[in-house]
Amino acid sequence: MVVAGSAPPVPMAVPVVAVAGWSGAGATTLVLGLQRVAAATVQGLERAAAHGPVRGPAYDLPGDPVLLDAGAPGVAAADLLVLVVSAVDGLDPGSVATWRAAEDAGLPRLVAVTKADLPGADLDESLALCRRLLGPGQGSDAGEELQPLAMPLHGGDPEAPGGVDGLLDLVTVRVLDHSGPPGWQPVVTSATGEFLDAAAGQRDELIEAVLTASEDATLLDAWLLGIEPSPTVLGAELAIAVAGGLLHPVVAVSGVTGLGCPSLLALLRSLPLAVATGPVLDARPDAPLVLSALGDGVVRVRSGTLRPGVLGRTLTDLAGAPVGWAGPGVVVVVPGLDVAPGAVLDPGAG
Ligand SMILES: Nc1nc2c(ncn2[C@@H]2O[C@H](COP(=O)(O)OP(=O)(O)O)[C@@H](O)[C@H]2O)c(=O)[nH]1
Ligand SMILES: [Mg+2]
Repeated sequence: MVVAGSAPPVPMAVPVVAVAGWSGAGATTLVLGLQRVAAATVQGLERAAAHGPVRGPAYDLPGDPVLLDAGAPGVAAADLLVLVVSAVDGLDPGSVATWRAAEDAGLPRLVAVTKADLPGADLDESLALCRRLLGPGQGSDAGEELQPLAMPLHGGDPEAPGGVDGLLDLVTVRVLDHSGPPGWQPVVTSATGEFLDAAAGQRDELIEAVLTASEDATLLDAWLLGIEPSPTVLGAELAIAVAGGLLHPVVAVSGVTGLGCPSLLALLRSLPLAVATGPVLDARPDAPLVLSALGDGVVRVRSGTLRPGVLGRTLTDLAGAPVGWAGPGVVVVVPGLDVAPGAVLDPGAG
């Protein structure tokens, strides 16, 4: 609660997720879809009512990572990359370069295959393409670490042609049915025998990949003896593997129908991302000030402390509320700051 006359609040560093890919692949639509799912909570609605819609390249809701819709330049300021790949258009060299830049920067990464709702979507082909072009270099192991988290369903049938309107979640073993009228929350049921059989091979592959990445070797030993991890254990180990950059999920989504959006948001919320590493250059508050510009006045502090007036202007949070100061990892708005996205500012140096 803000008390009249008290000092403006100081925002905490929160994880920043860059959603980027080929222009037209659906990054903006996906960010809005994720924001829509997040806003469908009491907290999210209160926030939206208090401040109105947020504009700009960055979106946040309390308790969620900040979503950055800032294209390739956003990657340098983020803690995680969601590479957007269209299920009907394939992969372009720019997207591969964005993926490799994030890899070089040590960022955890995942692929969102967008437009999965369109009849032309071929998710098997999209996955194969991602494994070929985004996998870990040459050799027989290439692509093993890109893992789908769900089996796509068409009209409730994994074999039928047409756009995807449901997912069988391989971690929770639940069917998420998005075939109803534009449903942002799917109808959720437990997977039945027939579906389980169809998904068994993919599920085994995912479990093996997750447990191979796990630091707890007893889990893999148990699995090899035929003892399955519970969905809770599997989900927790998956989150650790993704945040550690050992496994890259490939998730089918549609920012238009909401397909996959609740699952992706839940995954992003579960990740133990290390905010103070990666794009944060120096976590000490007295380090020289360095900022990454993200466009529309949005900046992320990468080291040092940004105070109002340093850039000759006020500071606000993404919803427009005044901010006292911002430390490493924090995303804030410097209203009116006209600097190209991707630029690194070091006002502390001079
Ligand atoms: N059917 C469908 N259309 C989509 C989806 N995502 C994006 N589009 C459409 O593709 C076009 C480009 O989307 P946009 O989000 O602006 O792409 P961006 O350039 O990557 O931000 C728009 O016409 C969107 O409506 C999707 O998941 N399903
Ligand atoms: Mg866009």
